[in-house]
Amino acid sequence: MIEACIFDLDGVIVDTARYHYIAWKELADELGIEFTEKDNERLKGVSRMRSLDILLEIGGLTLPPQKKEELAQKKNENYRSYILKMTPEEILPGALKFIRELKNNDILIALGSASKNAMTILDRLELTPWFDAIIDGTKVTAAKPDPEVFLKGAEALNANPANCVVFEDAEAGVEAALRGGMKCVGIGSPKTLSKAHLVVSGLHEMNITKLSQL
Ligand code: G16
Ligand code: MG
Repeated sequence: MIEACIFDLDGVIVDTARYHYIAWKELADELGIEFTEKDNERLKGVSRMRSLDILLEIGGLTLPPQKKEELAQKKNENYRSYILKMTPEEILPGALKFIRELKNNDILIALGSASKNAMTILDRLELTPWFDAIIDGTKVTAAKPDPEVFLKGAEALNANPANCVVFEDAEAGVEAALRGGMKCVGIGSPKTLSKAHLVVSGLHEMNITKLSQL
């Protein structure tokens, strides 16, 4: 029996990766670091500070912690200028339809995201009221593949982790779900997400029948 579904945000419900990319790219240009869309793949699902570390590593730069804080803040302000303009049209295909279907079947819904901006994004997309619990980057100490974010989601919903299904686009997120003893649906390529119980290209491919067969 499935009690709850826990959704990652970036790459599952919305494509914020492109705004992250624009903001990191602007910072990289200022620092004289060559940063490509392929490099951006490495930042998906990773925390802000860890993302900056990866960027600096690409550029071969070492900076003191205070300077890094300053740069991370600058990137975030730039990133927020983009997400503050988001609209519900940017919800990925099929996401809202599937969420509605879950609600109609009395399945609880939580968010499990690494982003500290998750609340702003859900508000902009007008999705906040659909969630029974929201666990984001402001509420966790350990990053994926640690299962903390998903276990806190299950706990907030009072659901047994074994009866929860996580939807994730990042390999580290799939691992986090499995470590938490949950089922996992990978969103993306079966090649990179092979550990997931099921892989689909997007939530438009999901429905309650597929969910109950997991
Ligand atoms: C998202 C993105 C990551 C980003 C992280 C932290 O994770 O995929 O690229 O670095 O959030 O974002 P912020 O700087 O807003 O705190 P998720 O877990 O939603 O895929
Ligand atoms: Mg993601």
